[in-house]
Amino acid sequence: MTEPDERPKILIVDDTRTNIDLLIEIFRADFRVSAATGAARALKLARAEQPPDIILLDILMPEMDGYQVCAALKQDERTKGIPIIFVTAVSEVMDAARGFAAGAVDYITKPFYPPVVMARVKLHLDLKRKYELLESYAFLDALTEIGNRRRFDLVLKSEWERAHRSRQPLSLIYLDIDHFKPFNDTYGHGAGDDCLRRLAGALSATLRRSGDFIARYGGEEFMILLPYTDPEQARTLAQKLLDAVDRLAIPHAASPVADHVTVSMGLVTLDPVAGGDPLRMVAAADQALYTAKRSGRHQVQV
Ligand code: GH3
Ligand code: MG
Ligand code: MG
Ligand code: MG
Repeated sequence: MTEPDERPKILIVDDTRTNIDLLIEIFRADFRVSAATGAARALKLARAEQPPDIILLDILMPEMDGYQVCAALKQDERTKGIPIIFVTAVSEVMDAARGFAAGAVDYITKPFYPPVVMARVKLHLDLKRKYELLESYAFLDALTEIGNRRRFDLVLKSEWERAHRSRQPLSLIYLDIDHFKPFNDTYGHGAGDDCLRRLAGALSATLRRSGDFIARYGGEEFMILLPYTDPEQARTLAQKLLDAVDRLAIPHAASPVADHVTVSMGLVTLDPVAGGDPLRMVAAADQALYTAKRSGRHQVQV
């Protein structure tokens, strides 16, 4: 079996073949290099299934100039995150400003010194990696390592819009641990944290469809979003979640409900034909959860 090629991908765009060859020579050892001599081919390669990690872009080209190519890439959701460095003979300061305005991260003038081109490419790749890492942390709950509320809000909005567009049902479960305050008081905050982690793991493991999504919404509250799931299917899943928590059998001597940690759930299914907004869906699930609590906890209510 051959090792997968982990080297970063660089796309070189220049209408002059000798310029391309010069740049390929610089990067061929450490990078997977692709090249285009025109805008159309460049855009096609950038939008490919495996897009480049970084693009070196010439300015003066026939058909479409580099500024236009850059603007097109920055407007496209699929390619807007790819750092673009202009490599060009156009060296007026005004042109560099125009390059940055078009969305480039750097501007290198010809003739260039190869180690500087390499250093700048590596710098921007490094910045991009760090940015992506920070971005992933921003949407993760540090304790349970599932999505956080910020992530949930975004996913809910996009799934809600998709459900309306496609006229498909969307179900939401608002889950809250029963009598968690006395759990902490009895076993300590460390045990409480551990309980939250184990619950998050058990709930996640119960979700089967690739679109199912779980997030920690608040202290001891979780949200589970189920695209393309009707009320009956959602109810079945909610019961499975309830059972999964029971099977963890985390002792809870101070609970009036059971001898172990239990949860309550409020369940709603969006009618894709009706209006409303994502927040109203959360409010409805919260209302159902409140009913579950009032009706004795350790149950699902709609
Ligand atoms: P109910 O059944 O009505 O939901 O009762 P409850 O005690 O679970 O609800 P309440 O809202 O009164 O208390 C929630 C508790 O959850 C209070 C807080 O100490 C605990 N909690 C919230 N976040 C964390 C956390 O990150 N770690 C730990 N250990 N406890 C937490
Ligand atoms: Mg040119
Ligand atoms: Mg709560
Ligand atoms: Mg609670």
